[in-house]
Amino acid sequence: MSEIYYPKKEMFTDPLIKNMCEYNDLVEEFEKDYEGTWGKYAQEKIDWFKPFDRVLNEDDAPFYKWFEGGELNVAYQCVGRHLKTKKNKAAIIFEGDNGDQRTLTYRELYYEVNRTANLFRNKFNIKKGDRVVLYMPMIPEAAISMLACAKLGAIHSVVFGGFSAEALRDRIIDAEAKLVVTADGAFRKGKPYMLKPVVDEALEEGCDCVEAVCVVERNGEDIHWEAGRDYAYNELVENESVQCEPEMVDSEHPLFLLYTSGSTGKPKGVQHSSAGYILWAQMTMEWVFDIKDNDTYWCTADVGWITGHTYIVYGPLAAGATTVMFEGVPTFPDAGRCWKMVEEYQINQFYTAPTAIRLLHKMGVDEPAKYDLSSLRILGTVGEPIDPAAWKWYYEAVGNSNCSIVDTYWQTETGGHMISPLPAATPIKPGCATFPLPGIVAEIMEEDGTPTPVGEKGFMCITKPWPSMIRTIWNDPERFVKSYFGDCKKDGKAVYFTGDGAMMDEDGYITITGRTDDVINVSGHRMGTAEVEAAVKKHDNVAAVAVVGKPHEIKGEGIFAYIVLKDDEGVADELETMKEINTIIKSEIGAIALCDDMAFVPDLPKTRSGKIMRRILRSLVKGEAITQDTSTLEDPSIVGIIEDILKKEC
Ligand code: 6R9
Repeated sequence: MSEIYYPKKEMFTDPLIKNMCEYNDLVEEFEKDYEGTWGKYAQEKIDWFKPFDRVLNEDDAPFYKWFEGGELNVAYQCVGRHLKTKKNKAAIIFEGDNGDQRTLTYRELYYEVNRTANLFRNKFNIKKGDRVVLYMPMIPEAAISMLACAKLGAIHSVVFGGFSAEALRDRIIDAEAKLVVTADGAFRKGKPYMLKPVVDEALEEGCDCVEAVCVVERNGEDIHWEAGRDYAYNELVENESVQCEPEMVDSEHPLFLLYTSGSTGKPKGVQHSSAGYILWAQMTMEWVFDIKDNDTYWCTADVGWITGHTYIVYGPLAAGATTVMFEGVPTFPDAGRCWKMVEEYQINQFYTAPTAIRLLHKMGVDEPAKYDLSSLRILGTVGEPIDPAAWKWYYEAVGNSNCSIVDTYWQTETGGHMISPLPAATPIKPGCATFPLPGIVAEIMEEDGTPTPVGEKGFMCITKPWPSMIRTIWNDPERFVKSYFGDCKKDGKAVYFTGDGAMMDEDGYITITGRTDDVINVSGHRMGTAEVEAAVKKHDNVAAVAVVGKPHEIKGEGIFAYIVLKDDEGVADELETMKEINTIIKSEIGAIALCDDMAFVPDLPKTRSGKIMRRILRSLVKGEAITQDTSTLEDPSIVGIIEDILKKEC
């Protein structure tokens, strides 16, 4: 039995959900009238320009439509509408790696978004529905550009700044982007790093769709300038008007695409809607982070990931909160950087990933004690399961045993939190995402849709559509249906399949046990094995490869590759090959996909039909006993051979 931690009631003043009775009442309200309750929230929370006339349309399931008939503008929902009551409130507080500080009030943010939207519209001819790729560092202009797109009804696709030119090119081409917004570069650990050269390289081939590149100045380093294609943001935006009419869009109009890894093939462009997405971003911000008017909220994610979209930009701003944007890394100049910022800005909600908690724990166990962290009320985690040691340190050393830890389980595809404690209400068991949020019907099932018994591991499914769910995969509706709506059915209808394993205990608490597919969770970031393998195969001397996750002290999971060489000339050759392979991965995907370790093996365990048995490879790398039946393998002896090779390497 794990320990239970009760919320400290004195930490909360008038939270939206005060206790488990209120939670249960809300769940019941949704149960009794699912559509009516969602409709009520949509009416209450969104500033509609035209009211919707239907809550949920399931005719074309799983292509669900929410709030049909409604018209809105997401930038208005996040910025414009707040001018009435909070024009002088800080919307974004920026802290640079180099200590730069900048605060934008809602009024200032409104003007910046408008000028940027005017620039996109007037200079680059961006119209409703056009795609704009953002390849940006963590600076306010990233959020401003996202909102400027929303203002025009243009669809942004943010590509994480750590991705390579190749990865960026693939995304630009798939999205058929007309404009790329980037920066010269930014700062990391006190030194400048570059982004624009990566864009230049990406645009070398196949990107005919791109008409212009808009470059924000951040680090002032020299960059190549392509006349007629590249435009200086800072100079041009000055001349634009601070007034800009928002473009009204339908509820279902795509707000953005965000590419994420799946278990097979290339990354998929997850498409999100306008109304449903922003509604849930705002509601979860209010429920899970208990956002109050005077709070300062900080999420350490990068805007290149969904957490940055929903919980740095859209959620906090829709809720009218003050959101902190941090350009640097948590361990620079030392492992006290975050705690120093918490003290300085009097942060009330701090949201980060278990990998960062483990790193900060390891590098600076006593650092939190050096700062006044008493402003903190809620600590959040996201991205991967959190282990009890990290949880305890976070709770005690950072939260002074006063804060509620919200372990938020969700995905790029879900748009916002699915399973999470409510900070003032839910008694918490460490390492447990606890209960589905009201309105979310999450169930643990077997592959055939039967319920998984309590205490056993099954598949996490969401059995009713919800407003912020993925709408489709850009350019590939078939893959959307195939990836998420498979054999798991309830009442004859395919349910949303998360790809995660989960377990429920006798008290109804849900623990997420990790991916059940070929996706590796590296530092909370999803990497598809197929993508990494495709990169490794580009090496001339690689005959076959299989990539699996291997437990890693800080990253959660690291990437481990089993490699069969065409021609193996010994250890020296292998070491060289390892380096070469990682160089290829870096240029094909980016440094986040580098292999931590590799083993050179004579063959891979395959079934007679040629399918690689990854489960065996996963068990082998963890040093687990092989429980799978190996008699169906083409060559069962290979398992023992690989085992010996791994033992020798250790
Ligand atoms: C938001 C985000 C999604 C995958 C997801 C799961 C893992 C996220 C988690 C968690 C355990 C949590 N995951 N939150 N696992 N506990 N609180 O991370 O989106 O990048 O799409 O990753 O991350 O495996 O399926 P995304």
